[in-house]
Amino acid sequence: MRILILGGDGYLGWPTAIHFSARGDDVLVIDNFAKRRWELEEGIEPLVKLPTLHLRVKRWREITGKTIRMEVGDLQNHRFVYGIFEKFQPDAIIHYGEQPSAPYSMQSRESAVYTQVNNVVGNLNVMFAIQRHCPEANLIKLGTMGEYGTPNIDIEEGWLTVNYNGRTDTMLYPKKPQSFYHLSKVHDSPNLEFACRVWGLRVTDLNQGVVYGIDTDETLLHADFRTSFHYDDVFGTVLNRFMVQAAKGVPLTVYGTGEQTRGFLNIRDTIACVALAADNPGAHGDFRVFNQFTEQFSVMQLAEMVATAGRRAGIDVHIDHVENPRVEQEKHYYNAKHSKLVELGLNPHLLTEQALDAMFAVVRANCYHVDEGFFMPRIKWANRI
Ligand code: USQ
Repeated sequence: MRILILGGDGYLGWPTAIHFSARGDDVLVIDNFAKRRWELEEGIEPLVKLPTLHLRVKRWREITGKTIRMEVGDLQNHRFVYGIFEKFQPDAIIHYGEQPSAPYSMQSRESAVYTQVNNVVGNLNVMFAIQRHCPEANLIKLGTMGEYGTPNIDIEEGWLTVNYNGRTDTMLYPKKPQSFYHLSKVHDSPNLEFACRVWGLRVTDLNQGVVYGIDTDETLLHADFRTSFHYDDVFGTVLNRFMVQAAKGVPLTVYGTGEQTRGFLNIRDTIACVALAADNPGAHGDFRVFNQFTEQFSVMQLAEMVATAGRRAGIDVHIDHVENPRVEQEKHYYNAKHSKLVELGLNPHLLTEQALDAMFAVVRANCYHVDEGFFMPRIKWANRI
């Protein structure tokens, strides 16, 4: 297949690109390196310094003999987007090309507006480019479980059947998101549903949970293929942060009581889910929504698992309850359906002791340049920005 990966320089985009290339697909990655600019703005770096995308693509060719094509450009520029879609004629588009951090979006008016304009406009340009240049293509769009928030009813996969005043209809599931970032993905979803309903596009919205992990089969092939792993308070996701904190022997930063429950998945399963969505496209006009996570944990459960893994490795890990910088429910009902990807054949990598120990060993071996100043949360939801 011709696979177009939007955001191919990122934490998930790069491992996805080398996975599809390794299995023989023709891969083109697009990136505008905005993530590297946001890192510079915030003064943060990933755990391990990343080679440029140019170098990674070159090394990939040298080592595997396979070519990944790359183009540099911004999804907000519709002429750039149209040109790519017209020329490459993708069979599938995997859209990771959005600002992915909730704290980043909550630090100022500028960052909130930027996040929503960047994400919503980029996604609209992708929809218009498909309609105009490759309406047969299968769009796989990364959404987030955070779109739903923590409602006091079961979370369905995208759609809810409602009985009201004696009548019944199936509607997009109501959303109550956690940040301006999560809201940007909420705005994308009805835009995409509209494009399916009115133009007959075919889209799969992957409402992904919190991703953890550092390695995939392909990133392990060479040191230059590792991905962008963050432990800071802006781009680091909770388990990745806890792992680095434990490796440094610093108390784990549980926000509030830690009873907040979320869906989680291993980065290897992100790649597997995206591949399943690419290999099994939906019908034209069909807006499919898959909840993409494999296990539910509370933050406190994760902290305890990491502390125990640290102790197995000989480090005495403590857990701190720091004041919650976010406005979020800590004690809440959470039961999110997630069977559609399993029905397509997903075989999850679960968070076993063995998986925790393997990840901890890699993090520990690479934590010499960690800046402990980025462990405590600095961006507060309730601040007047
Ligand atoms: N948390 C802590 N301590 C920390 C960091 C986080 O207790 O040091 C808590 C947060 O308060 C929150 C939970 O852990 O309740 C998850 O936070 P997170 O930073 O790991 O994840 P989040 O901000 O929700 O965003 C991440 C990704 C985002 C993706 C989302 C999936 O950055 O791109 O959309 O996970 S989900 O959370 O399911 O919406």
